[in-house]
Amino acid sequence: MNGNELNVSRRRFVAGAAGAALAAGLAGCSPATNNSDNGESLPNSAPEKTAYDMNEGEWIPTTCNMCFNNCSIKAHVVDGVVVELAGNPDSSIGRGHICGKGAAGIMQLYDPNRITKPMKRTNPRKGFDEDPGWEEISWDEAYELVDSNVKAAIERSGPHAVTGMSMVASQIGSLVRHTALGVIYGNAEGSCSDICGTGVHQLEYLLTGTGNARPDYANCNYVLQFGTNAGTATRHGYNMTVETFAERRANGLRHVVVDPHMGGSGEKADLWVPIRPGTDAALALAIAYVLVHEEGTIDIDFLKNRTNSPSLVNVETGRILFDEATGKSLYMDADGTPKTYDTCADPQLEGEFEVNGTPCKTGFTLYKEHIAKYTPEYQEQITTVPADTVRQIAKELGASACIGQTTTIDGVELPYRPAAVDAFSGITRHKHTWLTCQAVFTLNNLIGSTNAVGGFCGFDPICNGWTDDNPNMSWSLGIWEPEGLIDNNQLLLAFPNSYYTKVYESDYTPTTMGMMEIQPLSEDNHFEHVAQAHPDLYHTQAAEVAFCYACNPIKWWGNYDEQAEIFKNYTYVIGIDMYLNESSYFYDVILPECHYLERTEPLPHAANNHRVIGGMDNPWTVPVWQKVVEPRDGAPSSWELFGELASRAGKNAEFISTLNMMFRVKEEYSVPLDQKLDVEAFADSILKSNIDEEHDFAWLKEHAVYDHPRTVDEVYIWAGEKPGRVPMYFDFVLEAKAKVEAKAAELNIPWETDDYQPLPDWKPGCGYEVTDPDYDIIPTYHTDAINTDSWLMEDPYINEINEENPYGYTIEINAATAASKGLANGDKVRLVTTDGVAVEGVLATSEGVHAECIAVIGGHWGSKSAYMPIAKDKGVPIVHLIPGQTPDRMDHICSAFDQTIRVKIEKVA
Ligand SMILES: Nc1nc2c(c(=O)[nH]1)N[C@H]1C(S)=C(S)[C@@H](COP(=O)(O)OP(=O)(O)OC[C@H]3O[C@@H](n4cnc5c(=O)[nH]c(N)nc54)[C@H](O)[C@@H]3O)O[C@H]1N2
Ligand SMILES: Nc1nc2c(c(=O)[nH]1)N[C@H]1C(S)=C(S)[C@@H](COP(=O)(O)OP(=O)(O)OC[C@H]3O[C@@H](n4cnc5c(=O)[nH]c(N)nc54)[C@H](O)[C@@H]3O)O[C@H]1N2
Ligand code: SF4
Ligand SMILES: [Mo]
Repeated sequence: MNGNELNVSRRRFVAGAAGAALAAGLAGCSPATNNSDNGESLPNSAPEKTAYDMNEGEWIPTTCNMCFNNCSIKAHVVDGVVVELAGNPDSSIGRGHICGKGAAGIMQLYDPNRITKPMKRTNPRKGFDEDPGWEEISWDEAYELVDSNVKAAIERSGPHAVTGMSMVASQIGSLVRHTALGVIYGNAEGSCSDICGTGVHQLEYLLTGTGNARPDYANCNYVLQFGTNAGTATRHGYNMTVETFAERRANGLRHVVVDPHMGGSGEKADLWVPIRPGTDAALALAIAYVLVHEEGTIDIDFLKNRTNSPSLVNVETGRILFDEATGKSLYMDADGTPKTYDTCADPQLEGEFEVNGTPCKTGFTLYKEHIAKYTPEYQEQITTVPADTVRQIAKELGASACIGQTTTIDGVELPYRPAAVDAFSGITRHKHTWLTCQAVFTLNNLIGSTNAVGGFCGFDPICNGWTDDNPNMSWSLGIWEPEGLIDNNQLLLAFPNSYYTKVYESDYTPTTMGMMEIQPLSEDNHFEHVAQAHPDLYHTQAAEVAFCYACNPIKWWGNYDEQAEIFKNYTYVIGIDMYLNESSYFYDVILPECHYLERTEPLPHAANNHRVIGGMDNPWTVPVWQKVVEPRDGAPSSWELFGELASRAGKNAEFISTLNMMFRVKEEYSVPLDQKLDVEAFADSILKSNIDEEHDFAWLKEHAVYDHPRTVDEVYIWAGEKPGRVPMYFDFVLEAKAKVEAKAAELNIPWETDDYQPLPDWKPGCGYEVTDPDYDIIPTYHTDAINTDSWLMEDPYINEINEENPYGYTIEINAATAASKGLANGDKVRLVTTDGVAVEGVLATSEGVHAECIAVIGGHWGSKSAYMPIAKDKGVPIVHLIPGQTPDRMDHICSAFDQTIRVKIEKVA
């Protein structure tokens, strides 16, 4: 197969590949523009005739997978051909909307460049410039190659010999991949790419009880966002947030966006605040300074009764005092006696005391003293945000919070704090991310909006079950007794997940390259990258075989050549994808997965509706994901593929019983353990176990969606005066620090522990060491509403939109910055690091970028794969500029990766 032969444009594809009915259907929903192929111009408004009868065929409900939001959609199928995709109004997941990406899914289904047959490489040399010489093989041979190579590596070198990779492109498939490799082969290693949520998820767990949180959009009046286009263009629950957000904006919600680039959020905001990358902690702490020291707009009741701020802290050690008899933390009561948090009637929020001869201050007094240096003027030098802007934001935030007010929902009186501070991936792709997240998210504690109506709430902290009388699918929050803090539930499957237990009770000895044990506050095994590159550093065993499912690992974080070297060193690499992306240039065998419209998946949103943003207005929703058309060339889904591998290895029972446990399948509904997994029958087991016998898979296929209303106690965790606090003084981090240091010393491995501190700070991250004034530009990247990660621009519809967008495949630069450098719109430029690594692109000037930055979409585009001819060489892969394999760029608490680098910008003649 020669990639270049498959260069297909939207028009040629429509005309050539798909028959008249389909062609007309596609043309009918395409934007009318100049046809770049032959200059032919189409009228802008004339509706094109559809060659199929709109009343013919059927609308089949299913799930979109053009991004990880997995909205509920319907596919219009006429004579076995999908002619149109639309949102499903019956489902809360998308609420009848389909976005541009989703609508373009039809082009991916019929894309002749999508792979549908397994292939093996015939050219043993690997590299971006080497044609792998793909040769089609039978499915039998493909499975045999996977099985024998994984098995042989593990028999030869143990469970660490194979590393599994997968990520967001197929989220539940990734879970199944991970489970299958573990259960079938005993594999113990894996890595993931999602540098998006590092630190954010943990703070959300600690503050809201679940790993994803959001402003309570429906009730919020003020949203302050740091580094995210949530609610407007990207992130979780896109099609449900945009609608509510837009309605609230029309009704007075004020929206402030802190971001070096004016993207999907910034352009719609009331106030866009351009910030120097990697400095958000300084800004957040200055907002805290104004709230605490200048305005005094803080929620004292909340801080006293719902946070651990009153904890008595030994000023010498920085550690909280615990009662010896009960092991519970001590607060100072109004009567001047220290009492355990749960017996203290009126805790003193501030003060300096002596307890049994030990000088103490409260956690809040220490916080107040700690932030005293973060004046708006001090932060201005760090962030470039004017001091006046900081005061304005802080005043607005404090005033919008309605401190002291309550409201009643379903008869329950609740605190009403309609203001929320939200953040996502923009603040996580830096060193010291943990501290930044702490600084940013605890602003919600200051104004009492954590878990309040209109405030900052978890997606799905508590579930009483998916029916009124079947509690099988239910979870609740625990309490970490020593401090009375809420304990939480894990992402996706909602089993209990306590960071405090990990900190206090776990063994810190690392067992994998990800070294999660020595990072008890981490969610992500990102150290795998460093350890694979430098196995001697941490005395870990490098993997020999890589198993890459639905991901593009060559492009994950940093320099592609470094990552390519790692891939060349694996003895065997297995890929499962829909495309031959650039990582496939290092694969030995590739197994295609069928398209999402060609497959059935049992529970697309897992247990705790990970991508459903929660709230009273979004019920518990179980949507259908069913096959709409037959898979081209019979390619399997990941469930079928892993089921087949399990079956061939004689591990059906182990595989199925593990899945049963994960999806809470009751014994009576289990599929047979001695047969290959039947995916539809397994869907039946899940539904019957967690809903009831009536709502089986046949019912769901017909009705598209099952839902059950959320109750007020599931949404607002403290409804009914339930106990529980959230941290403000992070004492447990000091507990972790001591244990991490002891373990690192014992194992003689280098480990950074400076950031393990109970109160947040801003610290300079990577790139700040560069002082050469020629290297004065910081590249940034963002996502937009029409692209998903690194692969959607292969879709002809999406490519067409990107080409029409002046900022689609270009380098966006501040017009004044460009002018000061003698550069202009349309100039071809080179971005060069101090190490001489360079990428090139064309400038597009705007007023929407911080003067010290440039901005691109994606940042990992510019595909090198000839097998993705539409995407090839388009866009600017700025992350190639970043050294990706050294520990100095890692946040050692939460495994974030710093992507800040300073570059020189040069005109290319
Ligand atoms: N349409 C679409 N939706 C998606 C995705 C997609 O690719 N396309 N991807 C999905 C995935 S995997 C994820 S992780 C989420 C991502 O969801 P978001 O995090 O909301 O998406 P981004 O657009 O990457 O937002 C990050 C923003 O941070 C800004 N930024 C960069 N550096 C800094 C900084 O130092 N400080 C501040 N304050 N801002 C900074 C960038 O300019 C960018 O606007 O979206 C998910 N949803
Ligand atoms: N420069 C830069 N780097 C980033 C990011 C960024 O925005 N910019 N984002 C970071 C983040 S937050 C994330 S989550 C990661 C994402 O990184 P990855 O998870 O690697 O995501 P993609 O790069 O989109 O690659 C997805 C691959 O999955 C394939 N695929 C799509 N659907 C399916 C399917 O149904 N089945 C199978 N088998 N394959 C499928 C696509 O063809 C594509 O090859 O990247 C991280 N790195
Ligand atoms: S937001 Fe994502 S899942 Fe929803 S329609 Fe768009 S591409 Fe599909
Ligand atoms: Mo992500």
